[in-house]
Amino acid sequence: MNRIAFITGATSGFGRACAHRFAEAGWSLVLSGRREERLAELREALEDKVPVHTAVLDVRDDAAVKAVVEALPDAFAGVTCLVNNAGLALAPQPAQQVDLADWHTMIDTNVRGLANVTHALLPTLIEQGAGTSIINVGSVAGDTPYPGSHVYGATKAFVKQFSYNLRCDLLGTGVRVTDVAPGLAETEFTLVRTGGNQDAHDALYQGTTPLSAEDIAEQIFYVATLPVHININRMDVMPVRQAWAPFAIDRD
Ligand code: NDP
Ligand code: 8X3
Repeated sequence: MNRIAFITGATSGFGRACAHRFAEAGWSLVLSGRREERLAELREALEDKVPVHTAVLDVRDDAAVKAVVEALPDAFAGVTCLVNNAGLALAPQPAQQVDLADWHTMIDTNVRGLANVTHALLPTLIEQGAGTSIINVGSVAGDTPYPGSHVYGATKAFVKQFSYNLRCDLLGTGVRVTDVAPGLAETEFTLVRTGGNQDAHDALYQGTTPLSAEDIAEQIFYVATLPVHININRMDVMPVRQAWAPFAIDRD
């Protein structure tokens, strides 16, 4: 079987680490994201090792997603693993204080964007058959509520349920679906979430041991390379130094 991974959000964090991890194992790569210069850097870093195709892509744009998939060069057209990683959190303040536009951006990216890419690649993945994988990057926020998670956590709950529901429809096709749900991981995620607040980024990861982008890329690679008869439905991964908090109670 060809081994071709289509990775969204490859310009940073988990996506970029996945590009390196899959390249290390000799996979051909389709790398996408909005930042063209970062895609060019990645291509330059990896194309000596493996075939690399890059595409500037905003996953929110369903026509652009379809066009990128339809225009894949022959050597990259038979995608065998989709890593639906592009996503973001915004507006960590309480729900009642945030802009509606930020909610829309999270829904458009994490829900609509993930659906756009999945829909565009499903026929290809089904054609490739047994051993192909859709790996959706969810979050522990998809099933653990916490203050300031509002729409973000809800989009990740969508990722979980969509992954499970896809499994039902794809039964018999050989296509696997996994929701990889990380906890605290140090990437550009918090900078994006806080509108570029470096102090907030530093404070969140200070004095603890978060997951790294490479830790999650290793798990995603593991899921993608399991024997073809195995499907991990959901992988919930936290740092040892993170756990759940007690219920909060409002008192007089
Ligand atoms: P980063 O901010 O480092 O990376 C996010 C990636 O998503 C970037 O490559 C960015 O690329 C891409 N992206 C964002 N919006 C779009 C868009 N509209 N179209 C295409 N690409 C887009 O964060 P992470 O690596 O941490 O995040 C990756 C995924 O992991 C996200 O889905 C996030 O929700 C999830 N996650 C993160 C956790 C964490 O603690 N870090 C924990 C659990 C889940 P570009 O800006 O170039 O488009
Ligand atoms: C990101 C992890 O804990 O900030 O999805 O929600 S968390």
